[in-house]
Amino acid sequence: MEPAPTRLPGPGAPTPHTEPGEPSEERKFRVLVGVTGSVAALKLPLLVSGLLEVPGLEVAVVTTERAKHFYSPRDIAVTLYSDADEWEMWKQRSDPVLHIELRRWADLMLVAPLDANTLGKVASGLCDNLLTCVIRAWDRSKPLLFCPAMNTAMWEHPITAQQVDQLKAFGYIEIPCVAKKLVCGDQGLGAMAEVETIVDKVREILSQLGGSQHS
Ligand code: PCO
Repeated sequence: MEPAPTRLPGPGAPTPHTEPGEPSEERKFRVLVGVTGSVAALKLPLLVSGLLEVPGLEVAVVTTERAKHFYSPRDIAVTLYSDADEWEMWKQRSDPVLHIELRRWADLMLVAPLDANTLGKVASGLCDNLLTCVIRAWDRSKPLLFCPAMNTAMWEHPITAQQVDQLKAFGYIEIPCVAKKLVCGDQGLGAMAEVETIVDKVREILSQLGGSQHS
């Protein structure tokens, strides 16, 4: 595992102090949540608090600009990164590049919800914002989970299955969408999996990887 960058996830946060020879505090398993502009981003506060209830997890969020429409940052108890942070952090050659720092920092990435637009970008390798840059640079030896969420007509378009299959071919894990009455009134597949299902899947992966034994 690569060393932890000292400034992440809270810019300027102090690193825990340990005396030489003293065992360092066991480090937590780091989950980076990516959130995109589907109405299911309404559930971000619930998702973050669900993840924080899992013992041994540390959580940070990367948001797209469109996703910001659906939640209030005041309801998110963890560090939230967006595109402006990438550009504010980098001023000169020696400065950290945020999307690379984040892909190093995270042990697992969870994209929830993954909207139709970002699904298309990720399937074809486009990276025009902080979130898609983290995914484009993702270390595929670490798990990446994605939770599609979109209107039923979009979900049923044949391009969607092709793109989901492409992500699975990269080794990413789909947490399938479910059928319900969507916010736009349509009834059918396309709703993001329940938060409980998503948190359970993270727990399952965590236990497969041997708990929070990350140092
Ligand atoms: C509707 N689009 C959507 C996107 C997916 N919807 C969902 C659920 C939420 C409520 O349970 C919003 C999480 O319906 O994931 O609704 C029209 S374009």
